[in-house]
Amino acid sequence: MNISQEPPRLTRAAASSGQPAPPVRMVHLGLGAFHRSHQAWYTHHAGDAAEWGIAAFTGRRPTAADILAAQGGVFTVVERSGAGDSFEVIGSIVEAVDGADVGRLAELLTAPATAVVTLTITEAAYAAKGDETPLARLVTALAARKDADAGPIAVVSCDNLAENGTVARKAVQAIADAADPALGQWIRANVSFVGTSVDRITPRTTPEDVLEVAEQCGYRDEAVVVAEPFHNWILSGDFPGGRPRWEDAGAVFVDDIEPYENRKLWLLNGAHSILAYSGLVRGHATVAEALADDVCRAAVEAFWDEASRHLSGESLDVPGYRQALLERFGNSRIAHHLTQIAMDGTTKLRMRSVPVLTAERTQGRSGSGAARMIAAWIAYVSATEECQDPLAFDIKTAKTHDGEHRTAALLALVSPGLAEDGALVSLIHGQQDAISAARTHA
Ligand code: CS2
Repeated sequence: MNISQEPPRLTRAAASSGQPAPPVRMVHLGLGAFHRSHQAWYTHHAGDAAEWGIAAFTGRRPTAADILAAQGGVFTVVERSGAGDSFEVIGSIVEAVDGADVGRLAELLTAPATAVVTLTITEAAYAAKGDETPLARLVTALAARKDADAGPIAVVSCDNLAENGTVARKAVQAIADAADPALGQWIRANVSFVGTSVDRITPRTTPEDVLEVAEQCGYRDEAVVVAEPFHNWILSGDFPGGRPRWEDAGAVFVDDIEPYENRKLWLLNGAHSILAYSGLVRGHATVAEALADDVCRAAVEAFWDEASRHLSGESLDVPGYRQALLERFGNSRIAHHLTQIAMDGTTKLRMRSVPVLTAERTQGRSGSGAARMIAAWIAYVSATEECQDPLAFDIKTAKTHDGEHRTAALLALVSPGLAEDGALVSLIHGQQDAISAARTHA
């Protein structure tokens, strides 16, 4: 191979044609592909982008920080539609840091100019205990901000959790109150917790994507991220220290976020979980493949019918939203792997199935559509040796039971209350058999 033909590495200098990098005014915890395709993309597209740089910290591994730092924080978003790909270099991330570097995090939070902290730390991390969790690190840095008297700040949860702003506030508050009541008091008075609904399908980047960018753009970018054209961000809450003009990029600010959160968590994420578990059990690999299977598709539609009963308000346009989802999921140029969605099932099902299931049963209906999501998860964990889940150990233990006892034990990991409903356990048990049996005959 002729070395001279290797394209040069993407750098900020090459990408920005002499424009200075924006100053850090935002900090992000959880530097992954979704942060890059969503919050970093929105910040890049804000009218005042030149004033808002992001310092992004990784979660468990520092790799993403090393790779991004080597190219000055810039990276390419490949927008992948059914018709083709388009490429754009995003410049909002100006610093990429190993999440373990709490010293740097604290230093950034002691700067009065730092006004916003965004989070994509995964659903499961809000309940995680210990000194090295992302929220424990954040509390350490907020203590430094208090001591520096650096003023109020907004914390913006961008994880797929119901009432994510409230969940973040309670978790942060509990850690702070336990560490130092004066810090807890300061957080109550100075930290605004903003709730959001975030949406952009972002499959894992492949080596082929990196090669495609090299060919099409003429540079080597090790931090390429692929995303669908669709993007959505709904936010509710105060930004006492200011924020980027995300509305210029389409973000919407509302007073009551709950209906929007539920629409996204149930219709999109809920359908994803059904497709992931029933799809994997039935031998499919991607969302588009699973959706093309009538059994999986029917399960999605049945769940949507149930969930829709508990989504009100014309502005939600549920029929239009469902139609758009079918098109988004059907985009076969996006290889969104079901295994990526399948992880952390116990946490996700609590948000995606349980509220609809509970609402349906409270109103005297069976909730069989929502129940089938759980049945599909049980069929999946039963067929899988090791699954990634905060309750992986308990799943293994529950799987030592047989028959309906096993179903009840697994259901109890998602919802102890629902597991006491014998009729529901029987319903889910029968559904699970049906999903597995359908696979044999498919
Ligand atoms: C998915 C989400 O992995 C999952 O659980 O349901 O990551 C989904 O792709 C995003 O929320 C889309 O915005």
